[in-house]
Amino acid sequence: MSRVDLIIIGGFLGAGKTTSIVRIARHLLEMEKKIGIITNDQGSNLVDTNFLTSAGLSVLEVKEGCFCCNFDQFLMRIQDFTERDKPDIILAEPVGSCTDLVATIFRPLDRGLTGALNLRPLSIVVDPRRLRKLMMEESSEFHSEINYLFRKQLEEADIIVLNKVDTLKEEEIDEINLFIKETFKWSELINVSAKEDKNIDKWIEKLFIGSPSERVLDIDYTLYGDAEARLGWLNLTCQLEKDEEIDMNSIASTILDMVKDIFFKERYEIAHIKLYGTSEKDWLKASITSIYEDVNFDKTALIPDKRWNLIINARVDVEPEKLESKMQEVLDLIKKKYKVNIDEVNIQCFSPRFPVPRYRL
Ligand SMILES: Nc1nc2c(ncn2[C@@H]2O[C@H](COP(=O)(O)OP(=O)(O)OP(=O)(O)O)[C@@H](O)[C@H]2O)c(=O)[nH]1
Ligand SMILES: [Mg+2]
Repeated sequence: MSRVDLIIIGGFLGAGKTTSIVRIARHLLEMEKKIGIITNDQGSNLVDTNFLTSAGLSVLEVKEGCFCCNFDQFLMRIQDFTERDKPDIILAEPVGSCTDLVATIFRPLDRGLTGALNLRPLSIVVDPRRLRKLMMEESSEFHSEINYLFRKQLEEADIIVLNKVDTLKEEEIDEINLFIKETFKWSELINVSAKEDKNIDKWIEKLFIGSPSERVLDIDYTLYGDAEARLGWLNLTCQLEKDEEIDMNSIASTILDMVKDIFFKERYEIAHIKLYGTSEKDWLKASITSIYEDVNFDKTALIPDKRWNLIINARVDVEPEKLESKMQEVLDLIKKKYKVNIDEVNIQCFSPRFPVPRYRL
């Protein structure tokens, strides 16, 4: 039996991992490869799983904890895929607040499953705006523990994927490239735009040359745990209903703008808030990746409808209680402004637990 390639695409929240996975998957499908995708989150009701499924891809999830803390579930999902769909390649996206993947995922997999899997190099996707802040550490919007986590993620990359280069001028790309090459000397570097499908083919080539370095991080778990605990994590589902058609695009962008304005006033940085809506006929997805950035739609809704299901996944550098109360406030404002009923509200809100990997080798 031929071995399945496992490609892990990590990186900080909002860096563009899921967008990249869609692009990579499309290229691989064109090459007639069979693909499976594994998503991951600290909670349930995941925007990414729904988005990838809407894109026509085959997806399984590891929820309620990261791959390393839920390693057995991760293994089961790999086995589910290999038994059910028999993919050539599995693409896996660990939670964006996770690091130390070599010691807690690559090495345990390598020791236990050498016969079944081909581990491909570890890619860490990075948002240039966040990286520029790391270059000027004192100006970061996040608490210092989160910067520590961000830096550790980059330190263990086999390939650093500088994404969103469509937002940069040539000289900005050069400046960031220089910083990456000087700071993370052992990694390969590639500049891509997942949005515009730039250099994705070259990235795929790199993924199939060589194997993971297995360079284990020197990491302080107390700081890492503190970084995760800093983040307010909210996964919300609800249903919007009205006796006439709802302008869901307007509601989605108003929700994200209102949340952004609230947190901007008190300078609580947003890592990523993503919103996914579905009706019987259509769907939309929108995101915001900083209080300093604008709302971005990956897809707007084109067909109006009277009933929409909504999922919101928010990760903000704020206490979870505050995140939950502000989100409730926003939903109340939306109800009044758009005269819609918002029912079946289900909220999970917490800070990620201290990371306790199943294995660390
Ligand atoms: N301009 C630009 N935007 C991008 C690019 N890639 C992703 N984005 C946008 O960045 C936002 C976050 O992208 P995702 O792919 O959801 O990021 P992620 O890393 O999977 O986020 P988490 O799963 O929350 O950790 C979305 O609004 C994307 O449309 C890119 O190449 N260029
Ligand atoms: Mg994602």
